[in-house]
Amino acid sequence: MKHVILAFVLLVFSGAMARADMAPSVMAMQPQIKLGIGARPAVMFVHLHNKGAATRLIGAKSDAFERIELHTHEMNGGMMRMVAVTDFAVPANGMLHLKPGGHHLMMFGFRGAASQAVSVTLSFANGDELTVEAVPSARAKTHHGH
Ligand SMILES: [Cu+2]
Repeated sequence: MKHVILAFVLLVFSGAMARADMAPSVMAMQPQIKLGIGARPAVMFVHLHNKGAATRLIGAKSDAFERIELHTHEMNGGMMRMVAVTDFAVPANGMLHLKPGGHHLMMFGFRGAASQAVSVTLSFANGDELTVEAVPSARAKTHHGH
């Protein structure tokens, strides 16, 4: 009987290890979604903490938005402008900051309800997916370029 119990404990333990290996290595902190004024797109900021190998953020989707683009800011003739990019680098054991004036997610076609949490699923080049929840809030200031 002792052997049976030990085998069971080992099975449960190895199962837990396998699940831990499959968990995304990226953690999201302080997610914020700010809705645009009128028909303007919403914007999402979040700090991503990567505890694993370097990867890239390659996309985002949400049932609450028609489409989500990855945007960054660049100087163009002395003007700060937004440009869409295909991915953002996520450094190994480091952070990717999506923040005002820098990299961000631009979210078009909001179809959720204000003040109700929405889920946004981030996709990474290594196959990981990370779902982040945030309650959209009204935009405090205008966003350059829109
Ligand atoms: Cu933008």
